[in-house]
Amino acid sequence: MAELLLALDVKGREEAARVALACEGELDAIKIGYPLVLSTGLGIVKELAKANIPIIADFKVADIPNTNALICEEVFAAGCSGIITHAFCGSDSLLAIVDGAHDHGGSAFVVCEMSHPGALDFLSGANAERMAKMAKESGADGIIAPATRPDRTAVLRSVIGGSMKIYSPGVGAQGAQPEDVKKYVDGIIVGRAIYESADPGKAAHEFRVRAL
Ligand code: O7E
Repeated sequence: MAELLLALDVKGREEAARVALACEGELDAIKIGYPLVLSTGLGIVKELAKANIPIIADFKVADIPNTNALICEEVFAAGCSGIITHAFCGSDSLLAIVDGAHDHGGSAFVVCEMSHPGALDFLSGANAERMAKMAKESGADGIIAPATRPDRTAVLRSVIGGSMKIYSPGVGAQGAQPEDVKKYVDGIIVGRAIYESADPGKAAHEFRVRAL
């Protein structure tokens, strides 16, 4: 049984509010990232969080420890409950995010293997397994692993064990189905297949049921 996370990659307050309202009651969390935050500002977090739903900041942070810590301060002051970081900057940069999240009562999720074809250039295979191991050692709350490659997500699950979460993007527009990965993961991340749907609430409901 996997949760449903909406990747709210729309632009502007009105569109974000329209989709979030339509999906009310169907989601376990909303993931926001650059498209929405660059078009509205971080104030959008407080508006979305009014619906009493966790907001996860997907900034795929990749910087030196000090900058990462400063990013955490802003993300959690804005009202987010989680942050997503890259791991390839190394263990000190990763720890700054994990500590920054935990110091603010939030969670940290680590990208290990990405879902798109180009991930196979760097963000997959042995590199992904090393990053998953590092994520576990850092005390992170979970990792990101691809629904588009369920066999790889299964491998990464075996690296981190059962105590950390896996959230998995790639369902819907990128071709994966909830049934492909739900047994390996704690949540599926769905964007376009919900927010571009003529009826986002109905689409979210269907994904939620299929992820159970
Ligand atoms: O393809 P969509 O429209 O369903 O959107 C997928 C979302 O997941 C989108 O926000 C994209 O940035 C994100 N994502 C991937 O698609 N693949 C990855 O490997 C990683 C992410 C991601 O969200 O990373 C952090 C969770």
